[in-house]
Amino acid sequence: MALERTLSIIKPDAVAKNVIGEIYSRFEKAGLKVVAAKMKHLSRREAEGFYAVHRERPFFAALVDFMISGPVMIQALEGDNAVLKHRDLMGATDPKKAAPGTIRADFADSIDANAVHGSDAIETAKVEIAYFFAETELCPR
Ligand code: RTP
Ligand code: MG
Repeated sequence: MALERTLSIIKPDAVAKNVIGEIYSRFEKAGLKVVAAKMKHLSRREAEGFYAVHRERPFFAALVDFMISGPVMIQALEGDNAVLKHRDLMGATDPKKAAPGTIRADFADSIDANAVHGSDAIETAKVEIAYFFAETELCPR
């Protein structure tokens, strides 16, 4: 198994529900370690930049509005097979389709307010981690 890092965001809906700890607990039980973390209320420019890959999609404006609607909790996670492992913990984008026991099945209300973000590939993870954290802020464990 390859040691990987992935970028995780607990979105404004889940922060508002006060379930940061419950979500962190799932990371820990799956063997994912937090190597950097910060809470932040994203600016519109930061959210647009982060989701730039989706800027032509019909849901882009709603996505950005949602992501700046309240603070988010941002973390870099490290572990074996971290990218896929984290995506498995998250569940499907649409919580109605998410498997029972996944974060989105348990905490998300809709495809727009879907509790968490996770990098979708190793290369994306590198870009997304660097978007929010300086190399010196990452603490290998
Ligand atoms: P994320 O990037 O947030 O981890 O989510 P994802 O990979 O599961 O989904 P992605 O296709 O990357 O879409 C990013 C976010 O945009 C919203 N979305 N809405 N209304 C829609 O059809 C639609 N499709 C996507 C979701 O909030 C999704 O998390
Ligand atoms: Mg995505």
